[in-house]
Amino acid sequence: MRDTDPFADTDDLTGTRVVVAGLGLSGRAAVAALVERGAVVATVDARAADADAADAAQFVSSGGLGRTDLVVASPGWAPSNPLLAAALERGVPVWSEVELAWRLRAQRSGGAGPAPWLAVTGTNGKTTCVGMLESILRAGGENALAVGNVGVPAVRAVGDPSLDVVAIELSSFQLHFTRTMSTQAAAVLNVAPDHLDWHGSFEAYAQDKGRVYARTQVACVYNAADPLTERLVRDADVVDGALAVGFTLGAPGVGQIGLVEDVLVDRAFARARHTHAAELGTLDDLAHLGGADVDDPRGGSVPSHVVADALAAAALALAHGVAPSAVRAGLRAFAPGSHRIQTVAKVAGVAYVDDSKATNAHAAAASLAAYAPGTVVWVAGGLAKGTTFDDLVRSRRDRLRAAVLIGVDTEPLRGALARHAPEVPVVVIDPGETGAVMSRAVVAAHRFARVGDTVLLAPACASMDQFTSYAERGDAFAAAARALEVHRS
Ligand code: UMA
Repeated sequence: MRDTDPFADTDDLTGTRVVVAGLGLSGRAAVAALVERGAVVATVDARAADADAADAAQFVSSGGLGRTDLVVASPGWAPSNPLLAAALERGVPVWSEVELAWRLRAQRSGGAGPAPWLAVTGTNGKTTCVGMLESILRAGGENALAVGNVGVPAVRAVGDPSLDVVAIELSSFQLHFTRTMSTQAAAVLNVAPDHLDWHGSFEAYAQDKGRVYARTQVACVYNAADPLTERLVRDADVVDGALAVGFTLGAPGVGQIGLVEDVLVDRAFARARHTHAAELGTLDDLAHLGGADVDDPRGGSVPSHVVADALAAAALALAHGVAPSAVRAGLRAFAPGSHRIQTVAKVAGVAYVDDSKATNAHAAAASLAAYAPGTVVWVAGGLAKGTTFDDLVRSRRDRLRAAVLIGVDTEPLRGALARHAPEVPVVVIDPGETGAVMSRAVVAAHRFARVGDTVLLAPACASMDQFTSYAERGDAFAAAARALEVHRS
């Protein structure tokens, strides 16, 4: 290892020896940024053919870590991985790609320093929230970019000196190895059990979410309906003077942003907040997010979690200093991504809705809640990630007409349905049918559905056991539903 601090000058990393763990999106972006600055990089990836090594344990045992100054870990690498565990034991710093990005931020012109960061984490809603935030910032005249877990590696974006502000979505994985980030404002939208296999426990997962608040400069945004998020703010060591700002679906108190009837209002940043609530927009500004089309069986109302995401995005943007009028304009302009409560087909009076992005129990519960009792044929299952589904099934069984289970391990969901919803018919698709799993699931679901019902793909699980991503899973669902349409016409 080098004798002097190898990171004192991150513009010049000549000779610094770095191991990049993982050659996916973040790893490849990290390699490019490091090599550009003169670092000597070795890569380890179990699957990528162009990695220098494939087996992490063997890499360590053959001395691969010997003269390493730094390890940059991809989000998918759990701390228990032999390479990361060995590095930590030997005192070699392990950074997330986000920590690397924070250290490599470009200076803006005119001596303005690096662009500030506004960060969003939470179990659910963070991609929607960060997209809304980007849209509001742009409506406020800022050159803003949404990066991070949303799909653009932070380290790739931060080299752009023309950016005014960075809107960053952070997963718990990315936060785990992030140590010096100091955002202008940060939000934890909600915390529900997820990724327990990676973190080891719910408390460890929540602690990693809470890291987003450390060193926050202007505002820590929390969910007034989720006391854990407020506790994480209280526990955080922030910059003196940083505010705690709550968002609520009810009427906000001073220091909060919320809803008065159908009006989104600010009582946290407005000068007259002690006596007045300042209007930011209305639910009409979110009407285009209420469902995919005018035939939406839920009547086109805006789901409450979408309103919550909008309030959090507004709080972050106001903390950055955009004009309140930008909130309305930005929310109106925001277009959601695919696979989030998207109606993909209508067949014989039955709507097929793709919410493949619902990759955990909390998201699936929010999705199911949007429908009338007894009207949903639920397509669910996949990688359970150590979570259980008892609460989900107990709280949403009234919505179900039937359930169709996919995935390699159907037992956790099947067991929860048997315990809490024994009256709901369940079909299990043979896991051996990988290629045709979704078309079989859709055909099975269609047999149960009646006119006015919804066949809802809200899996409550990750997709990687049978698909490459939640997007591929959603596309397969849409294709199968449309094939049904063609077949019947
Ligand atoms: N790998 C190993 N050994 C391991 C684990 C992974 O060799 O033990 C290798 C894989 O072969 C692969 C690479 O490491 O080549 C994978 O890296 P990765 O899984 O960390 O994924 P990236 O391609 O770098 O993408 C990551 C995020 N992925 C995860 O967190 C799993 C992307 O979020 C993110 O968009 C991207 O960085 C850019 O920031 C995806 C995601 O699923 C959407 N996120 C989770 C979620 O939203 O629930 C957290």
